[in-house]
Amino acid sequence: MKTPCTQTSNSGLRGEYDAAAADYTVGQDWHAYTPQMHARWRRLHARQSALVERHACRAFREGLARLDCAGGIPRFEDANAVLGAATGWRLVAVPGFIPDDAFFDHLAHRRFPVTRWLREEHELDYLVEPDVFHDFFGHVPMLLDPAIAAFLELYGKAGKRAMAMDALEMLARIYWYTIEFGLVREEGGLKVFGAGIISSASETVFSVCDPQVLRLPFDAVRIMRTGYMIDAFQKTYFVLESLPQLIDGLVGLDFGPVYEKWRHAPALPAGACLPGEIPILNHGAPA
Ligand code: HBI
Ligand code: FE
Repeated sequence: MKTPCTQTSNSGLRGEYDAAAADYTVGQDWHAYTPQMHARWRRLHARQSALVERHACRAFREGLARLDCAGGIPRFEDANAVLGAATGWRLVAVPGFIPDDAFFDHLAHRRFPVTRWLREEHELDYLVEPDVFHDFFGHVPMLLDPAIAAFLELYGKAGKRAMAMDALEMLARIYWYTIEFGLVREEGGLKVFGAGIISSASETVFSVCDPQVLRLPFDAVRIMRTGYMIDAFQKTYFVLESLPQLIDGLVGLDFGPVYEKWRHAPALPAGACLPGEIPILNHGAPA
């Protein structure tokens, strides 16, 4: 899991799992970030903020403003003061991707794992693994929204059963198509709330502006049946009518029978529109 790295500071090391506690947390070690890393953060922040103003949903824009993190890689402790008062969430630092059971356990207890290292200069737009820019800039503003805060706790709690029923892939697709790549209808247009979109400049514009890509109304079961790609723009985006719909659409749903019915079926290909489905049209919103 470790990649060779020439940097000597802990915060520059990707995937430093040896030093992690049993729950995979580490210290953020904020003082180990170099001036170059803070400068890179400022550039990433400035570039994405301009797009956020135009394309992100209101909760994201307001959350980002409250986090006040334009000046450099933020201290997780500072964010925790804001989060604790708003929704009771708390950030914990991790070395990178962590095992599913540990990830679910953190979420079930309103602890959000945030990767501590920052991407390198040559991967500014998108990387397949989470770094501190994706995790903090992309996810933390939404943790200030009550519906997202409640949903993520529910998702964490749902993890155990999904793993026991050999249906983790199905549950993970819900996270993918909402928390990572979700769109929401707002102010008469399509807005981004997914962290995977919002931490990428090119996908932010693509997801809301491309006139061709398939956009479907949010449907939890449909999402659980739909495959996804981790290394290219999505071929399907699912659109919420409002953020609370995420909770309303899931609390009444008994996942057990849904897992039973579909877990061994082949995934629907990303980008496929089924008979009877009505795509959400986007008449070329200006970039
Ligand atoms: N670990 N740090 C980190 N971030 C994630 O988004 C993450 C993870 N471990 C597991 C995981 N996601 C997903 O596979 C689960 O949501 C299923
Ligand atoms: Fe993420």
